[in-house]
Order: sequence, then C-alpha cells, then structure tokens
Amino acid sequence: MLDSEDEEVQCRTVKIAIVGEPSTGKSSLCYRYLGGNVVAGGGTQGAEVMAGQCLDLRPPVPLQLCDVAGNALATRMLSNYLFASDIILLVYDLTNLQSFEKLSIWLIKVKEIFENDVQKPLMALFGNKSDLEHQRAIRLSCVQKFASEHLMENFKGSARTGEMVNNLFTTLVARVLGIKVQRLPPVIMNGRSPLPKDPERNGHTPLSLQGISSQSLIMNRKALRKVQRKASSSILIEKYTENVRFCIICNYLGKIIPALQSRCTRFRFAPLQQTQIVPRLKEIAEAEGVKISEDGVKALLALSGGDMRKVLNTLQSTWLAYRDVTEDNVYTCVGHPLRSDINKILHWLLNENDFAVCFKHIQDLKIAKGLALGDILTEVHTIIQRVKLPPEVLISLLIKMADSEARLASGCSERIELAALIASFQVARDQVKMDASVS
Ligand SMILES: Nc1nc2c(ncn2[C@@H]2O[C@H](COP(=O)(O)OP(=O)(O)OP(=O)(O)O)[C@@H](O)[C@H]2O)c(=O)[nH]1
Ligand SMILES: [Mg+2]
Repeated sequence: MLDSEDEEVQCRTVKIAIVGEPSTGKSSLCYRYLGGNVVAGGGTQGAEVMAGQCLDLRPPVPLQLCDVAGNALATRMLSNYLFASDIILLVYDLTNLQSFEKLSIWLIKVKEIFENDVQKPLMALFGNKSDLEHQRAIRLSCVQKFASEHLMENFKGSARTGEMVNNLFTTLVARVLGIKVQRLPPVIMNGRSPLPKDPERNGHTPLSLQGISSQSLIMNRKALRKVQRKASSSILIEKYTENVRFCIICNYLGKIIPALQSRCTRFRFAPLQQTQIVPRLKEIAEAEGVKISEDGVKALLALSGGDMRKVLNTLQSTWLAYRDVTEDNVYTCVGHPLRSDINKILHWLLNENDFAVCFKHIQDLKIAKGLALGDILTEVHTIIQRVKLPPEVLISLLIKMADSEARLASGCSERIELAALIASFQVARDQVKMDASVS
C-alpha cells in the first residue's frame, strides 16, 4: 500500500510516444533529453524504446520514450508502438512544410488507434530545428491554428541546441500527472538559463535562439523604412514574433504599410496636457543650462499643440539661434507672427477707416517680418473670437476668413486675399455701427 502521494507519483511510469515524418529529429530529441547528442542521421527502424527519468519534477518521474520511425506510418505496427501511451508528441521540422502538412494524416491514424480507449493520450505539437529559424517554411499562424483546432499544446525548439527540450517534457509529464511545475528546468545554452515561464502562454515559454526570453524591439522611422522596403517585412515580423515584441512608433498611421498594420495593435495617444509638458520641459532646461523665460514656456506650449517632440525641437533651435528662450525669440525662430505684430494687425483691421492705409500697414509689416497671410489668419482667428461682437457679425466674419484661408491654400494671391480680409473687417464694422444706430 502506498504511504504518500509522492510515492504514488513515483511508481507511475509515463509513456511518451514520439511520432512524425522521417528526419524531423525525433530520435535527436529523445537523445538530447536523455543527455546525449543529436544523432548523425540514418533513420530509426521500427521504434526504439528508451527509459529515463523526468528529473525536474519532485520526486523524479520514470519515463518510457518510444521513438517511432517516420516510415512507421504506413505499417501495421504503429498501433503496437503507441499502445498505452500517455503522451503522443507530434514532431515536425520547422524548415520542411511537408513534415507539418503530413501531421494531419498522423493525427487521423493516432485518433483511430485510440478511438476505443476511455483514457485518451495527451497530444502535443513540437516544431523542431528552431536553430534554423531563418529557414522557417511554416507560418506561425498555421501552426497555432492547427494546434488550437486539435486542442494540442504547441511547442517549438531545437534538439540541436537543447532549446525548449527539457521544458517540453517536464510540462507534458506534469500535465499528465496533474502536478504543478515548481521550478523551470534549466535549459543550458551558452551558459544562460531561461527566464520564468509565462503561465498564460499555455505552457510555452518563448525562448529566443540565444536562450533569452522575450525581447522588445522599438523601431524609429528610419528602421521601419528599412523593414518596410523589404516586401517580406510582415513575414519577418511574424517569424520572430515569438521572441521579439515589435513596437512601432509613428506620427502617421497611413505611412505604415497595410500588411504591417494588420499585424499590430494600435494605441493612439492624445496630445499632452500643459501640466504634463511644463515640469519635464523645465527639468530639461535646467539640466542643459538653458535660460528660458515664463513667456518663452508659454510660446513653446502654444506652438507645440501638445507634442513634446515639437517642444524640445523648438527649444533647441531657439537656444542655438538666440541663446535666450523668450516668447519673441521662439516665435521669430519658427517664423511665426509675434503676438505684438498680431496685435498691431488686429488694431489696424478694427480701427483703421482708410482701406488703402490699412492695406499698406499690413503689407509693409508682412514684408518686413516675412509673415505669411495664412499664419496671420490663424492667429487673428483665435483672438477675434475673444472680441465682443454681435453673433451674426462674428459668424459672417469667420465664414469670410475661412473662405480666404481655403483660397490661399489652393494657391490664390496673398495680396488679393489680404484685401479681402480687410474688406470683410470693414463690412463687419459697418454692420456693428448700423446695429448700434438702430438700437
Ligand atoms: N539543425 C538541426 N538539425 C537537427 C535537429 N534535430 C535533428 N537534426 C538533424 O536532422 C536529421 C534527422 O534527425 P533524426 O533524429 O534521425 O530524425 P528522425 O525524426 O528520428 O528520423 P527517422 O528516424 O527517420 O524518423 C539528423 O541529421 C539530425 O542531425 C535540430 O534541432 N536542428
Ligand atoms: Mg529516428
């Protein structure tokens, strides 16, 4: 009679049958797990049964590995080889598409054999030769689909490097016996050991070829352009998606090719709040010894539109050009109209009765400061809304300004549009005067 649960586990020998097409590395996998090297080839005859122990479980679990030859599929012996197996491991070669496609025939055969058994074996899929990942011939999505369709655990590794081999057997044996794996088995590769397993990945720890767990690759525009130039960039990403998390940072989603977009989860970020920008901006200015005034900060915030990169670029350019980051310097540096200039323009627009004089003043200022009418319109637009005007006057003024901006954008002359702007302000003032005289 058994004294403890431990002893009960110890007495049970777990039988694992390894099946799959010839030359997929089944024998190599068994030898690697039991402490040997990859076999030189030659092929197994019939089936080879090996005894071993799963030392990564406590207490160690006795194992019986049945290495079935690839050409046993067509023989009547297959059912004998698989008899009383607890685990059926279907092995395919990552670099050989046929070895994966033929697995469905293996699966049908295996299911036929165990059709009448009450206790069905645990099925798992193993993609071998991951050291030849660059020669991968099977899409990851196909493998995942196949595994989920047949409710199988899906692993990938290499009998040559030992990647995932210990993990594979330990996870499967623990699953069959209903034991929790306390500790990850050490996969010794280049003297490194893997990082802890992510339980949500169905027992599959994504180890990179070097034995390092998930890496992140953050790409900028230049790096991405290089990847995009390759027609197979999406395949490249798919290929390494098990060990690498790709993070693409961009301003314009439209510039990413659809093939890449469809493989990404998109995160959009709203413009930053002023309270988020100011502390960081001040910290950088202090660390870099940049003199920045309060109105300089406000000007940077106004021009950035919540984009921290714009804030820092403008800060850097202003400092390089003037050494002092003040409001005027910031606006002059980016060629944006100064607030004082806009105030002058607004003053002429709202108070100058002589059309020709008003036109001359604004035109001269435009030429002297190199201002674009589009920028003037944008600034006037924000300020005019704060001026107390009757709603209908403000509405017609805004419509006329919008029309002017549209015409400018389509290439109309700046002089004509400036005249139109002055005229619309004159009309608005006349309307206000008329309303005042009526009331
Ligand atoms: N690059 C690489 N080669 C491997 C790996 N595993 C096995 N091989 C090679 O693949 C060839 C076939 O390996 P075997 O282990 O004999 O294949 P098998 O599946 O047992 O073949 P059969 O017994 O005929 O069914 C050998 O030349 C091995 O050296 C691996 O992980 N990576
Ligand atoms: Mg073999």
